Amino acid sequence: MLELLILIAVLVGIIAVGKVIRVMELASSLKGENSWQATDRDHKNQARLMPIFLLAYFAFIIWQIVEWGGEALPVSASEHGVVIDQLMDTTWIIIIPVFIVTHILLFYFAWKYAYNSKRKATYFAHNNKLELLWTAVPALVLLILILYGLNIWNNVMEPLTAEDEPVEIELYARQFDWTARYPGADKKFGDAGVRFIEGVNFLGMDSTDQDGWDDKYVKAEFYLPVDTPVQFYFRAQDVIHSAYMPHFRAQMNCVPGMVTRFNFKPTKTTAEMKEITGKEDFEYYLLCNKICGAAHYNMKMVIKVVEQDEYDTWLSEQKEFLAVEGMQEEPSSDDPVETDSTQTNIEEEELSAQL
Ligand SMILES: [Cu+2]
Repeated sequence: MLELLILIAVLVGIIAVGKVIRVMELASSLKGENSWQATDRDHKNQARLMPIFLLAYFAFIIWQIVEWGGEALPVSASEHGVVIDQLMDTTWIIIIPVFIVTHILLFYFAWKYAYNSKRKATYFAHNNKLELLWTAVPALVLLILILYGLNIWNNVMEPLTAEDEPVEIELYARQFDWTARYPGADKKFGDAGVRFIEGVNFLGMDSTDQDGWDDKYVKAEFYLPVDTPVQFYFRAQDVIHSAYMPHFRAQMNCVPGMVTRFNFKPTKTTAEMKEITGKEDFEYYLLCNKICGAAHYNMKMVIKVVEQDEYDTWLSEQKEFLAVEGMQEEPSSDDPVETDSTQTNIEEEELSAQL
């Protein structure tokens, strides 16, 4: 009922404004004026508004920085993130002065050269020097930024080697949650693929692959040791997701049918970050950064960065795949392990063929 009243009020308002405008038009036509023709006074009034718009616009931007600036990400919690932040800062340093100067000029010209019936505009068709200047300068600046950025990208994406002794973690995405898998004591992940998904085995672990028996998987939160390189492998079950760990300046797509990778070294524990940010409830998060469906917004996992010994204790407390799946005995020699591993190979071949 209230909505209907509001609708009627809005309609009546529109009709009233229309009528007032009509009355003004009739009044000016009685006076012999053309109400559609902007007068010198109109142009002058419009011009006077330009500096006001400019100031209001800059005031709005400053207000946003003051109001929301505190919501920006804290210092980077990963090694490579510091370099990414430097790239970001450099970009800001270049574009902020350009932004300020161009906007002042934009409104200044609109004010200074507002239409005046007593002034004739200069006919100015083309100037090669100017064209060259305003094409070459931005192109050069962009080229420098792009080369600088590509160089950083190459360093950040550099794969880890065995000498780095990384902690390996697989992040598995599906609508709408994350699972983190650790390779267990043998440091080898068991085979997994979409064809093995059945019942509680939502990760698609190949239960005949012994490498996977001691794998550990966790939901809701996972741990990382501080100051140790972490090699991430990403898989997705259904649609494209994106693993986003903003505090570590890390993001990688999770694509069904392939394994993507990213590595970084966390440099600050969760406890240290609580102190730096002054927020008692601070947590690192893994988020999904692809709009992957209705509950996409809820797809997250807490990341705990802790000292090595705390990490070791936590990991030792997590259950192994065998224990979780209730497969307590090893398959006997009669079991068709051979056949199944062939099947895995076929799947791997199919996957690599797709790539
Ligand atoms: Cu998602």
